[in-house]
Amino acid sequence: MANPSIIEAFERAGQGHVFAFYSKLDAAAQQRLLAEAAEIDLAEIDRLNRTLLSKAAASVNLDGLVPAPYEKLPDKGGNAAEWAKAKAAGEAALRAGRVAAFTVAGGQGTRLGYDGPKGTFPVTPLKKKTLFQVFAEKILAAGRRYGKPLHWFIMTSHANHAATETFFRENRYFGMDSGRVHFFRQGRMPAVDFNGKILLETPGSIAMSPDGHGGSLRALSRSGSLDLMKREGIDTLSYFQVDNPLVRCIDPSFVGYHLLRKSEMSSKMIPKAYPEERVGHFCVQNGKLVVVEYSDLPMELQRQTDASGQLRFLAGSIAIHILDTEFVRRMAEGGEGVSLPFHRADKKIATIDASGKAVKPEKPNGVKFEMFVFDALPFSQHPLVIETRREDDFSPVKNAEGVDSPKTCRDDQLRQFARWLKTNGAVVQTDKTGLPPFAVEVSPLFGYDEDSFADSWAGLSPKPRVEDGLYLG
Ligand code: UD2
Repeated sequence: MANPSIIEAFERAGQGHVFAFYSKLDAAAQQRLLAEAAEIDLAEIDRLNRTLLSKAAASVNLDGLVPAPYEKLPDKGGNAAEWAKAKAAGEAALRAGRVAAFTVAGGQGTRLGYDGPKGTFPVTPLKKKTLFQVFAEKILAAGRRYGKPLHWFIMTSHANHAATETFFRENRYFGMDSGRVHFFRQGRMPAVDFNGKILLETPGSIAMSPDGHGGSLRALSRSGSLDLMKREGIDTLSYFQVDNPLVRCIDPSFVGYHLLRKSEMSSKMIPKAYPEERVGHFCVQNGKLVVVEYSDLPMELQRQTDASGQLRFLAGSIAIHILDTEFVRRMAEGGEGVSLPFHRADKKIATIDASGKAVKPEKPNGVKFEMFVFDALPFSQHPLVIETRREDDFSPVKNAEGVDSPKTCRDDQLRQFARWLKTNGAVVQTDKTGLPPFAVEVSPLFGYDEDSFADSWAGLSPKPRVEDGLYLG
């Protein structure tokens, strides 16, 4: 049975072509198309078409942009006593069960060319553990360390939700209590052509894609996750991306800084390695903390240096945040002037022509709309940026080869394991970059950061010889 009100609403909005083939579809396909159409907020699309499709809106406002301040690490000029206080406060929050882990895993992972949810990609040097297993073991180990098992929220997409859930079930949640691992789907947005017309992917389906990691704020609310957190006494979310196995999923100093400063959203920065590095930039504009994406900050500013020769826009965003759950709720509810902006990305979008025949474009033929989570920073009270060491927190797998690839990530894990071993008195042969000539692996269940590793290592007797194939599990 047709739903005339949806079809009429699309016609009124100038999007009636979405139903051009409707009468030729069977009843089930008609229902599927109507259900997809019902996901779309036509007023939102109209607003985006008017604001983002015009040329003027495509450029980013850089007025008054200055580099953002951040809390330096103690050995880089920061205040050691403050860091110690923050760590103690974070540990107390962890012991009180106030913290949960949150992974955004809804991306399409097209650059890596891997078919399947990105979290199922194997990354560790010896055991070939997947990204999801590495995170699960870190979260499990942190829960043991602080005497409070942690909850883990994972945002998936329509495309990878079922496969993600199945993967966890088949792997028995990697030792975590299944009742503490929560999956929810992010929202979707339709793609439009350059005239703002919603694109069909087939005669019976709309070209829909994930609404960006910023969609996580709405999805956390819509899925009931925020209510669950409230019932469990969780008010602090440790946010990280699915592509970065080095991340300290649970970092007491970061949690503590966030809480002591009464911040609603906090972020980690690393000094950019080189001007062209593809990370966002922490900046201040009109008194607000903002992140300007690498694609939006002119190269001339990215290359600018200060009097000491250091990059002026040094603070790189590596997409590690802490969010206050009530802040997430406020952002999700929206209201006057409180909502994440959408960004436009021009893409090649598989679609159909007027006769319903498939079209595979060779150049961008339309626009996808995405929200970015860091755009919540200017809405937050007392936002805070702290410094971290790249080698402790960041080595993403993004590309099949070259920078940020499985190879660079494997090497960075090996350097980390070798560093922890050396710091604790083991003899490890390495090259100038700290890379050992063989493969060893430390399970997160043995050590997931410097402290937990040092404790486990101290308890080992006799100490194993560090040689090819050593696995500390
Ligand atoms: C992101 C940041 C960049 C830097 C870098 C660090 C943006 C726009 N840029 O770049 O500043 O911090 O990461 O690695 O964020 N995701 C979803 N749903 C979506 C889209 C993405 O869950 O609809 C997830 C995705 O699964 C991944 C993460 O968000 O975990 C990053 O996505 P990306 O690969 O698009 O971001 P990237 O590398 O361009």
